[in-house]
Amino acid sequence: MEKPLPLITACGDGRKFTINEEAKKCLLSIDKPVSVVAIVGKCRTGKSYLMNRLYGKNSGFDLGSTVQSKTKGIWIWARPHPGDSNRYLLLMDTEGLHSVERGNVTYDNQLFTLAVLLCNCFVYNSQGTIDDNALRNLHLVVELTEHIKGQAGTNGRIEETGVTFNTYFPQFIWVVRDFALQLEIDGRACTSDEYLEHALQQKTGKSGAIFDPNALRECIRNFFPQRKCFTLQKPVDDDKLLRRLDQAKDSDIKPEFLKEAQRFCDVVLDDRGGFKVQGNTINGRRYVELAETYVQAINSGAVPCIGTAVETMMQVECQRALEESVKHYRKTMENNTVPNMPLFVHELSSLHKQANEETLGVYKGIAVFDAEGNYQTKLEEQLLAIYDEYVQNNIEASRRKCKSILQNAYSNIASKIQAGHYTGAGGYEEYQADYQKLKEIYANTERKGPCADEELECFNEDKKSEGKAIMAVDKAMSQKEKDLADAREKQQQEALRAKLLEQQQLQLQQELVDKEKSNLAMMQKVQAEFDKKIRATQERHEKDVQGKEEEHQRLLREGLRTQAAQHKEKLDVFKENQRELQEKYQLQIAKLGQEIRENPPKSDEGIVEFCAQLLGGLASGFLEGVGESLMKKFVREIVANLPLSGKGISCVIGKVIEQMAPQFLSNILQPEAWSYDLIKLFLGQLIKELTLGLLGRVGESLLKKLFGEIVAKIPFDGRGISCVIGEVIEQMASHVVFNIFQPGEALSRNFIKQFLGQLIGGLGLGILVEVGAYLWKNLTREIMANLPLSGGGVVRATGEVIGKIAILVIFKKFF
Ligand SMILES: Nc1nc2c(ncn2[C@@H]2O[C@H](COP(=O)(O)OP(=O)(O)O)[C@@H](O)[C@H]2O)c(=O)[nH]1
Ligand SMILES: [Mg+2]
Repeated sequence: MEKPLPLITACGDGRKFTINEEAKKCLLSIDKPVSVVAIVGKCRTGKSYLMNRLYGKNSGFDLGSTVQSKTKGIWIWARPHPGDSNRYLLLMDTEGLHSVERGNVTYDNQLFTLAVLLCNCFVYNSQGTIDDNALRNLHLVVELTEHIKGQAGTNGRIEETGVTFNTYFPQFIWVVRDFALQLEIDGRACTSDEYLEHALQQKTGKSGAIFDPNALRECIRNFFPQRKCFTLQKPVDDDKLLRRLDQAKDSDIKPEFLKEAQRFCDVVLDDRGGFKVQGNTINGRRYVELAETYVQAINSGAVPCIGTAVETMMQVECQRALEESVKHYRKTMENNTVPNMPLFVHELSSLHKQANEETLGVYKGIAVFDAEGNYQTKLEEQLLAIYDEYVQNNIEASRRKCKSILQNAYSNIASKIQAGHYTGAGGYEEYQADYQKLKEIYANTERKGPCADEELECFNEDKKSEGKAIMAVDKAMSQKEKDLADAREKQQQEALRAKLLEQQQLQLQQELVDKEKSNLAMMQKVQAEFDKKIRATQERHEKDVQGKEEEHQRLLREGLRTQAAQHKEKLDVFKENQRELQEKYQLQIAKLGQEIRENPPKSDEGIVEFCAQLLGGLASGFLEGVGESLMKKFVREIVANLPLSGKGISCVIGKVIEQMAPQFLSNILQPEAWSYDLIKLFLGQLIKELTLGLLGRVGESLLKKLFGEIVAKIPFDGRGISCVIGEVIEQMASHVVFNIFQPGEALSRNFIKQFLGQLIGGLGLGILVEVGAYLWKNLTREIMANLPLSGGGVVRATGEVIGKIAILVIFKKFF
């Protein structure tokens, strides 16, 4: 900045402040840490002149040679720090404060507050000596408590003493101008700092009604634990020159003044840390963010809260760091992957890993305020989501490439078919030889990406009938030879399919590894879910007790003594039971918490979230009788086997529930007492916790079916129930599919996509996030590969995949 600029000015009737755009623009461009010195004091006491000296200049801030104040509002002058080239020095000159008696007190207060909040070195400038009068003019310090809050939510402002603030507050320097006395206390020479300390000690004696100097002394000491004092003589004796000091040469000025002024400059410039918030340096941009938050608070009539302003600034900074890091990741991935697509899964994964690590490094370098790592977690989530885009793009690229290789290689066969080439005897053999050549060309073409085998399989499938037709007309072949050829082809196809399945499994594993997340964040999630459920249970119990107690009171009021006594007896038993149950839960939860802490889940948020939900459900009373041992088993199995795929989790749940079910039945429900109500209760709980999420849309009819099946077949063991549920869901799934599509209808890609999204949302995501993703992948692969499909085609593909994966995986496999 060549010259000082107004930073904060009053507008309108002087009640609102604005930040000046030009100054803001200058500050925004400063990305080095800043030191900020603010000066405050009465009008025409040489403040501007002293500030200019900090830059070693005579002019800069305008000096007022008339009584009228030259400086309005708060001015700022930013230049490279004279003592440290890695920093900027921001000088803040304020409009002169008015005396206590005159002037707009609120306006003064607000300027004073802004100055204190926006600097790391606060200079108070006064003339003469430090006496009660000088102190009186610093009365605004007392009012700081009225004008600033330390922490949001502290409503009793009076309770916040200076001690709360002083971590945020600047160093305090008192400069006494035109000091004409000897520096001494009780006749003994002293330093200017001792002089200040002496003046700030409690004095016995008068204490005015409006002004209590002792209270002010205490305030200053509390607010500003770091204090210094400088006493400056009159710079020149000549009054005319005094008025035109900006034109005076140093040789005109008294050496005593120059010496002390130099000492002042040295101390102020040697502030090492500069302006810091929570131990972090503040650059021009962050400074503007803070200033804006404070000005906004003051304008809205609110008491500016330092905690909130700092928090706001930190969040803005974290968000910025997050966005920059995301940009960095995108750019890196764009450069490293797109030109070389299709890539193999492991190549893409390692490029992601590299870019991910690099990006986190970048983030850590710029996100200095993300102490709790919240934004880092967000960043990691976003990076994974973007990575997923690249995975999808890569798959598309691979598909395109494979398809075109196959089409090109096939053109030879196509033209031969066109020419009726394979129709004679031995035609099938020749066709096979040509097809084999096609396969070789395909195999020898490199870098086909992740869809190579899948595309080949599809292609083979597509040409199956063609081969069969050629074989059928080949008179040279015996039936036996034909059967053999058929079997051979089937075998090949099976082998390819097996390989494909294995690859998919590998890919899934790779994705799980890619998704590895920080333990801490997941632990917190699990814990939070526990806490929420436990609180809800407690509240429910308390409400129950309260209702029963009210009933007891009512009976008493109505004079029904016997009933009241009976009711009371029941109530006591109920309370005792509740208490015991709660204790038991609390104990379980504590143990569980410890178990998980000792064996923290290692990967995949979806799994952990699901566990947390299920465990939370269990903890809050689901399957009360077997809750404890079920939870233990569950946690042990899952934690021990992490990282698990969605499928793995399904298996674990299935196993545990299967084992627990008989125990559940014998513990809770006597088999002979399997009344409709009890089954309903059990199913109700089970379905509520486990199933309704799975099929939200068909929930009602599903329940009906379930009841029908189960009631018809009572008594069941737990396993039987599981089977029934699985079966019914399977029926419902195909029912949904068939209801939606009319076979034969041609469907757009978007429509199919939308349908699949909904279906998966309803079917998979509610219960097992991971199975959902797995299911989704297979479905989309199957359907997209065959596009455009008719409604009937979609039904077939969906039905097949759901049959194969969802139902199988979720239910049949483990029950
Ligand atoms: N008596 C006295 N006058 C000074 C001193 N420093 C500057 N001045 C003069 O006082 C007038 C006001 O100075 P200025 O720095 O604008 O005061 P401000 O209003 O507090 O910023 C100018 O004419 C200066 O030349 C000082 O230490 N003592
Ligand atoms: Mg001035």
